[in-house]
Amino acid sequence: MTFDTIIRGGTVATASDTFRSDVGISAGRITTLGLDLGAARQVIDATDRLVLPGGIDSHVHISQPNAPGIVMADNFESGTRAAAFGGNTMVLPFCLQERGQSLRQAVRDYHAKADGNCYVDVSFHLIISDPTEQVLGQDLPALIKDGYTSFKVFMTYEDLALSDRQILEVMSVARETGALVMVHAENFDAIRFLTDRLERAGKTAPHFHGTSRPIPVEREATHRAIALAELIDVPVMIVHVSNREAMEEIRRAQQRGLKVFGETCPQYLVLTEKDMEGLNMEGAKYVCSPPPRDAASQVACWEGLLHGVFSVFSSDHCPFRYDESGKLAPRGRTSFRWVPNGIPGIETRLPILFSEGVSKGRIDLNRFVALSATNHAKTYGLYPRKGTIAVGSDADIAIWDPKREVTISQQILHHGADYTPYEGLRVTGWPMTTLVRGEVIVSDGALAGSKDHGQHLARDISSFAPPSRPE
Ligand code: DUC
Ligand code: ZN
Ligand code: ZN
Repeated sequence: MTFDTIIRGGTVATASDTFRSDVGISAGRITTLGLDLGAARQVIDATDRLVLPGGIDSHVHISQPNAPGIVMADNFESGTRAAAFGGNTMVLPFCLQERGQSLRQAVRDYHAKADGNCYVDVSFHLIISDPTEQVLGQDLPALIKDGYTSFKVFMTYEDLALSDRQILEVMSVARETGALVMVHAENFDAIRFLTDRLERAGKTAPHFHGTSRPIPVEREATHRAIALAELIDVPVMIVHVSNREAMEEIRRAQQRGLKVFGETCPQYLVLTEKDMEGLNMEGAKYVCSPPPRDAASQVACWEGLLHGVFSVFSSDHCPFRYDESGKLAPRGRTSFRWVPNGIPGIETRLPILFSEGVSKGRIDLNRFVALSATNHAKTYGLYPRKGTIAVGSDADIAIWDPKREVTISQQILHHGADYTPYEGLRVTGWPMTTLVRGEVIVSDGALAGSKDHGQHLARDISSFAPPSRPE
């Protein structure tokens, strides 16, 4: 038998095992694992390298509409290219329904932007901002059936926040259909109150963004989201958790047997509120929500990753340029209130987790794989097609040099933002080669793939969070 590709001489790791094996690939799938596999049209030498499931980043924002005059820094071409350079083979961007917009139209708009423009595979989560009768009764159930099996709701932001009643209504749709609900948990009224008070006191610099959404704001909303999900008996994913108190809410719910899942992100491991204190508007580069906290919160997030409270580690890539189109938009200069929330991180997520986690001995390689790929696939209905190295799975593979030392800087990255919040961070371990369904997209650090290779995938319902039996 002649393979299309053999990856030879590397160490393969999955979420459970680490072993020496070559990987035989044909027609985009892994067809054989073992040694002495024979001939192939292409052999990739992986001596001294790790052969890992390609990363799945299940929380990214690409080409998402924002306030007038503000443009997201990545479109699907640049965002998925940066993802591939960061060792990812699939991303799950959000498809935002704007208020007043038909949900189906939002999906059509996103496909128009994404289709034919992706280096890696993609699958959209929906964002429900306007749960009309049409959405709840028709469009959302139909889209879930079509494979858009997860959606996010916001408990804050002027144009996005749902009331508790609305959240219960969309959760009921998830209960009926098996979709997974993702929640942005921050208390909107508390943030508005604190923001107004800070502005009245003239405290408008970027670092007051952190003061305007302190830990209790996140903890309370996390508790409430879990309570609402418990009322409906539906699984829920609390996204971008930043601190111990919110993490403890999730842990308590898990210990009570509720299907509550948690996600954290690089910014909560390596940034703090101090980063928002830069001179002039420099702090705006780090403004995201929830905001980075303090060293104790970083320790808590590591504990959550180590003990499984957080099952997924995502970037929350939400890139804006540090110029008038983004972080320095004219209104943003008047108060932190108007600075767009979000930071780039699609390319640096995995090197940061690998270096700070595996290289520094905080987590083992198998947990790294679980947190970076396998659990994302299981959570969002892609497993076992995606997220592992196994016979029959898509040949979505990242080949890492675990000893390579890199200083993260804007110069070496491929995203559309003009800065990285991780400038100067030294990491050990870097993804060198990325294959998506057997095609080499990045080869030893150079672009080798094309932007029409990535496909949009319909997803099953979550295998981590199967729906409860109907009553
Ligand atoms: N929530 C996100 O998920 N991403 C960026 C900004 C936000 O508030
Ligand atoms: Zn959010
Ligand atoms: Zn996000």
